[in-house]
This record gives sequence, structure tokens and C-alpha cells, in this order.
Amino acid sequence: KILITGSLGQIGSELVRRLRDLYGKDHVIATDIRRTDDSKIIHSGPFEILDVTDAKNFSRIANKYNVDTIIHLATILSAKAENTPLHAWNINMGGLVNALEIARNLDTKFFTPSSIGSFGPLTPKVNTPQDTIQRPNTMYGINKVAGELLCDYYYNKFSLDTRSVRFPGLISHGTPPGGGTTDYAVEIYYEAVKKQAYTCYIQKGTYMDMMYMPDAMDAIIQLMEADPAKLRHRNAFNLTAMSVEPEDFAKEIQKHIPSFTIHYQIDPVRQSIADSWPNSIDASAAKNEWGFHPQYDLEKMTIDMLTNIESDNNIGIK
Ligand code: VAH
Repeated sequence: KILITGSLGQIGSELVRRLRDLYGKDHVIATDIRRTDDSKIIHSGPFEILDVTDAKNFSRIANKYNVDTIIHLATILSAKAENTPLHAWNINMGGLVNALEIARNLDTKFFTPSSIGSFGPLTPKVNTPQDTIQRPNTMYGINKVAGELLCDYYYNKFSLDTRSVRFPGLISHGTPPGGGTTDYAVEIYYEAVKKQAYTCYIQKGTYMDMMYMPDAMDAIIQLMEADPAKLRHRNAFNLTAMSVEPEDFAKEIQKHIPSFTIHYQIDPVRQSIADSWPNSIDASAAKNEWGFHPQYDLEKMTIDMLTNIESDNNIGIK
């Protein structure tokens, strides 16, 4: 049985659905700090209210269902973390330590995501290596580097089966992200459908790695099912499907919505976070060690995003 924290978030909501389809709904226990009755997650299988900083309740739920895998997604994302850095530290690190301790006590498999946010201004920006300098200057990045090191520590010291990836910006049409720096790459599609225009808070020419959510789901499942003997790296595999900037999205969208226009109103906080991150990272370790192979490029993702958003809003694709 699999316990997922942060189940109502951008990744969590997709992953709960995907794993319930794959392993059976009663094998996936969804948890989140709140409940929203309009969410299918709540009604399609076991759901528990869980604040991951509450170790006692966290442990109670893990034992109640006798879980053998913990997927820890509850986190405060990069931009929001910069507004409330100490709160972010308490949630991101306090939650992670609780999750790791409970995983250790139950000897479960363990997954938690890191991010390209774990790199900083001194990291090589082009084709960023799997193993390289990491001196992030954001609270989120500090949390992610510490998280990577903690997951390695629990594997080396306690033989806990920890596995993780560094996600790029993730794009999806299910649940919108909240408080991230790469959220523009999701917003732009919704605004393109609704208003045929988008005002972007990241300046043109700012390259970041991105990936479509279906590829992120596949990656988590592939890594968790991989033969551990083949994993030279265990945690923090670089993942990416594309290195793109706002103008790339605009041009691709204009192929379907010719009237679409992009405008810029820079948010200095999120721009400085984006500037501290790589432009493009090297995902060869994930490809070589467990067969990571993203299916969606910008063109294919754009068609799927616009089609799904338009069908959700029941507007025909142009
Ligand atoms: C964020 N979407 O923007 C997350 C992610 C690489 C970006 O970590 O904070």
C-alpha cells in the first residue's frame, strides 16, 4: 500500500489517479492538509487529513494502513517559500524528516522529489551535470539540496530504499501549481484559451527546463519499479524534456490560436529565482540507469494542453 502526502497538489492529484488505476484504488492512501469535496481524489479511494509536520498523526496513518511505500510530495514551492522562508523550512524539512523517520520505522520504499531549484548561481547553466556544485540561494533550493542529502543519508546509514528525481518545471491541465516560479508555463495555456493573451512575469529569453505531467508520472513509476542494482545514483536524478523560454510557448500556441499575444510584466522575485536556476540540464544518468525517456516535446504537449483545456471549457480547438 502506498501513502501519498500532498495529494491535492499539482503532482499529487495526478499521481493518486495514476497509481489507483495501476495498483487498485484501495492500495493508494491519499493525504493532504485539507479536504476539498469537489476533488475526485477524496471520493475515489482512501483519504486522510494529514499535516506532515504532525509526526504522531503521520505515523498513525502509516501504521493504520500498514503502507510499504511512502511518496512524500507535500512542500512549499519556490516563490511562496521566498515570501515565508522560515515557514517553508519548517514544512519542507520538518515534513521530510517525519516522512523519512516513519519510512525507516516501517522499512518502506520512499520517494520525494527534488528540483532544478536545488542548483544555484555557481552551477554550470548549460547541460548541467548530474553531479555538480549546488549552492542555491533560495529557501526552496536549500530545502531541496538538504532533502537530497537526507535521502542519501537514510539510504547509506539505515539502508532505507530512498529514490528521488530533480523535476524541472511541470506542466499539466489537471490541478494548477501553487506558488512556483515555473507556474507561468501552465498559466499561459489557460489564458491563451480564455483571453487569447497572457502577461508573463518571467522575461523573454529566460530558459528553464520543463516537462509535461504524463512524463513526470511515468518517471516516478519507472524509477520506483527499477532494479535497485542498476541505480548508481539513487536520489536526485536530473530530469528534463525541454529547455524553453516564454517566447517558445507563445510561438507554439500561435500555431493553434493565431490571435494569441504575449506581454511582459516582470515579477522581480520569481525572475531572480529563475535566473539562479540552470538553462538546460543533462538527464543522461536517468536515461542510462533506469530508462527515462520523455514522450512529450513542446509541440505535442501544446496540442494536448490546449485540447484538454478547451474540452474542459468546452470550446473547440482552433
Ligand atoms: C517551482 N514548479 O517552480 C516548482 C519547481 C523547477 C520548478 O520546483 O518552484
